[in-house]
Amino acid sequence: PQAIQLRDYTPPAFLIDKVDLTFELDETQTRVISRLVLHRNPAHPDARAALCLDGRELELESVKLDGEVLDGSRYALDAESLTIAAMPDNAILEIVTLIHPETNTSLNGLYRSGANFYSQCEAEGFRKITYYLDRPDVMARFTTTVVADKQKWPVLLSNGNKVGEGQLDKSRHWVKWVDPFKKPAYLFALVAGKLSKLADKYTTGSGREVALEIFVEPADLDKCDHAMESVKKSMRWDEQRYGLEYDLDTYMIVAVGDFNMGAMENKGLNIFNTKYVLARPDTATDVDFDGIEAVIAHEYFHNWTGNRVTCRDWFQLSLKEGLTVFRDQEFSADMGSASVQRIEAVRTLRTHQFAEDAGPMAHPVRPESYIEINNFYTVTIYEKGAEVVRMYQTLLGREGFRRGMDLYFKRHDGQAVTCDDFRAAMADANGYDFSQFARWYSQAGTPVLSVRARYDASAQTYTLEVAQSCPATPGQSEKLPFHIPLALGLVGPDGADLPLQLAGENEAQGTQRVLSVKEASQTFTFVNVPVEPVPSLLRNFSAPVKLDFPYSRAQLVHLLAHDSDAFCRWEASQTLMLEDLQDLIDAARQGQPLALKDDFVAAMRQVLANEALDPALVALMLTLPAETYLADQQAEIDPDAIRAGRDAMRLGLARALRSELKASYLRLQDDSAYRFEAEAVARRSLKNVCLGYLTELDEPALLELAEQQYAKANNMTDAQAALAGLVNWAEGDAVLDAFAKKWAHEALVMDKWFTLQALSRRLGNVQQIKALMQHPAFAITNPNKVRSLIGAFVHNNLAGFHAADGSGYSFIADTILTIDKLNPQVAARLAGSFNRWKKMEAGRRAAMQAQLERLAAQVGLSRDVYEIVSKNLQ
Ligand code: B3K
Ligand code: ZN
Repeated sequence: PQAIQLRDYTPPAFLIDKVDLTFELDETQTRVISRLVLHRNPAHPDARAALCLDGRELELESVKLDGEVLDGSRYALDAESLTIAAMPDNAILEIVTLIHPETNTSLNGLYRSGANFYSQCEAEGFRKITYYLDRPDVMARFTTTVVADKQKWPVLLSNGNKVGEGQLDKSRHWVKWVDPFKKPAYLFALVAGKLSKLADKYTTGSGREVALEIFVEPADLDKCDHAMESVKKSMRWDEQRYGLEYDLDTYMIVAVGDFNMGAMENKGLNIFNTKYVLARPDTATDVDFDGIEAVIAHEYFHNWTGNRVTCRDWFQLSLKEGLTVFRDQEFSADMGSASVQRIEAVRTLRTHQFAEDAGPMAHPVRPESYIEINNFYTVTIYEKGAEVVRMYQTLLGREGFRRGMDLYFKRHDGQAVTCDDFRAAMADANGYDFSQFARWYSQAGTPVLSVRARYDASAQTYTLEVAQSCPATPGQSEKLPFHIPLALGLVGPDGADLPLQLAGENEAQGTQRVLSVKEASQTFTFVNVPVEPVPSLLRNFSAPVKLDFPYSRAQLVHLLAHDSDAFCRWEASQTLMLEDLQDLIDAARQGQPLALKDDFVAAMRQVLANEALDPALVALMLTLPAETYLADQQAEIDPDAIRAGRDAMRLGLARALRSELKASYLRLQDDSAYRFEAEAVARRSLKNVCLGYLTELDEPALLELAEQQYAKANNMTDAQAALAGLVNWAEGDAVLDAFAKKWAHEALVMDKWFTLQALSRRLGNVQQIKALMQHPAFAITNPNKVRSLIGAFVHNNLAGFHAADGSGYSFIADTILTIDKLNPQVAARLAGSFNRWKKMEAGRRAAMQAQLERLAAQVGLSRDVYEIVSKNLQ
């Protein structure tokens, strides 16, 4: 397979003004009739270029050019395209193709799930529906007519507004949809089937009424209320924060259980994984409720950032994804606790994106090449991309950022544009120089920001020496300095922030500043500093960098107790924790005793005792970093030592804080009906963190607490947390069985059951995973099942997957090969489990390499898996 390069971008030879589609759906084949009105694109360098339409796995029935049937000599056909060399400048092309959604297991293009039809076209699925210019810079007006048997497929949906429907013959009916907005083909959608509908309405700020409709399988209609509330909140928020209103008469969401990712922002007809729609207190956890609110918001926000203004090419993917993640993060911050939301975003970034940036798949926020674009829907494009957008706001302030957004929409509504266009709008609206800032888009890798401080008591100055560097990444050995916003404060001995006055300024300007770090090394001197402060650096995580500052333990304890910035408080606790975890891991490796340090235990005791703190923040402070994150801090990864060190810390804290944990657990009990509200969520999260620690102790009375909680729970958050504590003990077996009996018919709940076992210390091993793959609720064709069992195991159970005998590696290679035949996108995600192989200790490294080489030698590997495997071996 060939790599596609950003530098090869050329505008399309033709543009499509109008598309008329007719679908004749049936069980054994679907006929697609497409009528394209197109014209030559003056921006293309060759005024006589051929028309080359993308198409894959299509059966061509006929092609008509301006009413005349073309015989085979007038066009060329291969596995990926249909080319017509002699084309007039303006033309009407009518193409009829047959497709087979019923056998399409890739869930890309049009496919069947149960008896219903669904589509997924981003990034390049439309070419599996009909021949087309399947690239985002070709934006056209779509009309779609769907014809199908009325009994079997009573609901027929597509983008835009419904303009007609009727009966065709005795059995078949039709529905016609018109989307008045130009759009790229990746936003096309079609759904047909037996679906139930939850309907509501929303009145926009300017007084237009929008029908809101959520379509689900009939049995799930009682799980849509939270999603509907989330839609309305999102619509209101986007009006208030950005002045952006919805633009069609109807906003539809469809939930489907077979789906490759979270959701898809098709114009007017979002298609969602059921995981991000369905929730009832007894079936979904707080994390699920939160995820639904965020993903609903995300897809809704795409209507402006993605659909009205889209990407010129797929290298610009972060233009819409980074920006839309930033918008959904800001929305979630406003809906709940902003600091908790921020800390969670940073955890995700560090655990997953920093790892990606340090591995074989490292790529810039705007990649320069790809083999398979579906492999680039990554944490770098999404989460790091969101951090890049956040940095504009940190540098410009919220109002300046809004001015930039307004200009962006004013300039580019209805266009397909680039990350540079976004940056230019931010710069021009504010008269701000973002030229150096462009390196955030072009350079991969996580920068390291090293800060050293000097206090001069006699001069009353406090000097920060700031240096930045960035490690080499594949294809990029040298990096130039980034423009880094460094938000900071100086915390005095009494815990209060000191006023900040930089040398050269006449007076102090507030107690928190954002410094622009632009050089490889730079010095900042604060004057009139009466006492030596503790620096509170990178407040609210103002840039996606690794901070290196030689804090003493006493300084960390001071920040942990006093910092006015919640993120930095949490960060201080994490830094302390990481230091001690590292010592424990080293001790485990050397076979030495594993003991916790007293000052750390004392600090954690204080955190737990501090009832003035938001319980959600306390819960986060008591939560250990993931095993995989710890692995990424090692020069060479020894999974058993990491497991032993991490477990020792959990057990040590549980022993030392047994009575405080139990008291907090009891204090946080709540028998009232489940509410998804920040305060109740926060209490549950701390209560369940406490329970998690208590169940580390092998004491029947404490395990009984968990059993009681499971038995009494009126919500899935508490039930799942209780079970998570129990699965590490034999006592868990009976509860697991009861859970499976109770929830056998709720696919999403069974996903939790699989994940709990995949992550369990006791059950998370290859033998058990293989056995669970035979369970009747498991299905290798269903991405949610694969992710919740196999994905959880290989990505999140470090010691289980990396068993010393190499069994995890041959198991996952076998599984990748099986799944690759069915669904390459899902297989490629699993192949990412090899990304750390070069950092493993020698024995595991060799075993992983052998499996990678075995995969690389397979004939007929998908592009998706090939790209991950070959980049790992480079
Ligand atoms: N834009 C889609 C993701 C499409 C993934 C294609 N492999 C969902 C989202 O980011 O909102
Ligand atoms: Zn998105």
